[in-house]
Amino acid sequence: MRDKHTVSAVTPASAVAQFALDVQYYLALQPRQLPSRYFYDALGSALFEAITQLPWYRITRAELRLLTAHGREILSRVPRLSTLVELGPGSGEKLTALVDAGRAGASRLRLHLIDVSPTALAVAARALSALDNVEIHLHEAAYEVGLAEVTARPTAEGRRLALFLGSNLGNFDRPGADAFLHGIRAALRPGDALLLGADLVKPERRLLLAYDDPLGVTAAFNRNLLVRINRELDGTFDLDQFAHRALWNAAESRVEMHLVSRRRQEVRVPASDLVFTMEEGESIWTESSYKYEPAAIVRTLDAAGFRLLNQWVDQTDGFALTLVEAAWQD
Ligand code: AVI
Repeated sequence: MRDKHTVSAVTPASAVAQFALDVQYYLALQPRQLPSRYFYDALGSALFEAITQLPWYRITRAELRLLTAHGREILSRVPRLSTLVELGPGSGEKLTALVDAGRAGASRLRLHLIDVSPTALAVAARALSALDNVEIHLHEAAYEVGLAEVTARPTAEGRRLALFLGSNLGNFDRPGADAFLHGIRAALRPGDALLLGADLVKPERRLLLAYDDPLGVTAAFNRNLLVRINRELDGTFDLDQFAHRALWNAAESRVEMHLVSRRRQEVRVPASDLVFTMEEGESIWTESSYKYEPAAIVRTLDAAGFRLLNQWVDQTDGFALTLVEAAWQD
């Protein structure tokens, strides 16, 4: 755990080695893939923040509206709340909005932020330091590891509320989402709570505009993955020769992002020991964003050992916040 707000711009050697191994494995799959977690280097994180400002990407604004409008009720539904734990705090704006809108009285709150990116943690901590009467703790770790650090603290009295917002659950496939929610449940005590933000199924036209915006910011976000491979792994991807493509896979209820080869071309990634040919029209699948129905969110959480406390739906933009309690085991 780190309590200092330091920023590092360089990817550590061990992380580059893992990146090289993942690129080797995923690019060799059929269809070729790259894991979406690698979008978030410094430039990718800045591009994602820009996406959240786009008129066509409504997730962030819809969630902020719900947190502001219902923050008081959300926090009051968790009696003796002492600790908020956000998995992937982004800019810190959402947690700030929730605490601002939701806190009644002057009780001190512990805020734990968990993220693998020290840059993201530093940005969020700076935003949250404007709040009164909070203790901020930073965990530069994978979500599961950071959560285990928080729950292992012997001093933690009162109840905890874990936050997994921004529809980040949508970037897991279904078994991955189920396993992740089971993991959160296992780390919490009965009576602790989880607030989950998830984007909802909506008309295809609106979904595609959110993931293929007219300004081309999402295309840049997607192609930056190739920029990163070129820079960190000495790759030879020719950026102009890859088109950004977003599609709605209705059967799987997910938006997929791809990078489609504009012609037959050879690609080399020396650090991953890869040389391969991409055919014209062949794609690299870079991300899935699963979209949910409100009732399915509740069922998924129930199966992971949580009981519904309340759900708030933004009908305008199709987004849901679901508050659940870790169930007592029977
Ligand atoms: C971070 N995640 C929830 C975003 C999403 O909507 O799936 C990432 C993103 N991809 C394209 N635009 C935004």
